[in-house]
Amino acid sequence: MVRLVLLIFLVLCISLLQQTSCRPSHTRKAVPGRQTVCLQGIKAHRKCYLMIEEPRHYHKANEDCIAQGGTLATPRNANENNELTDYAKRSAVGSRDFWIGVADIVKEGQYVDVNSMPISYCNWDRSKKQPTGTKRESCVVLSVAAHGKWYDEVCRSQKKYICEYLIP
Ligand SMILES: [Ca+2]
Repeated sequence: MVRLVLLIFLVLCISLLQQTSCRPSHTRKAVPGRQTVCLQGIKAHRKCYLMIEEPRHYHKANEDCIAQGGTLATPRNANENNELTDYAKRSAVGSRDFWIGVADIVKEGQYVDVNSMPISYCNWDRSKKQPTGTKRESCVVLSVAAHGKWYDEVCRSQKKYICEYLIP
C-alpha cells in the first residue's frame, strides 16, 4: 500500500516537472509585445527601455512591468545609468525622478534587484546623504534632476517608472 502511494506521488511529481519544463513556451507568448515596447522606447545593448508616464506606487509599477514581460529597469553600470537618465530626460520632459528596480524592503540597508539579488552597482547622491536609509524609505528612484543620482523614497509615493525588457 505504502509503495503504491509512493508510486502515485512519484508520477505526480514527474508530471508536475514536465509541466514546469514547458513554461518557456508559455512565457514566449509575451514576446510579441516586446517588439512594440522596443519600438516605442529605446534599445540599448541587450535591453529595451520604456518610460511609463502614468505615476504608480513602486509595487504597482513593478507588477505592471512584469505583466508586460519585463521588470523595472535596473541599471547595472554607469553606462546603463547614463542611458536611462538621457532617455528619461528626452521622453518625460520636466519629470524629476522615476522608479528603478532596486529596493531594501526585506532587510533594511540591503539593496537588491527585482529578483532579490544583491546589486553590485549603485549611484547614491552622497551629497544629499542618500540613501537616508530609514524604514520609511525602501524603494529607489533615479533622479533626473540630480543627473542620474539615486534616492531612496517612500514606496507608496506615486512616480513614473521605466520598464526594461531583455533582448534574447
Ligand atoms: Ca531618501
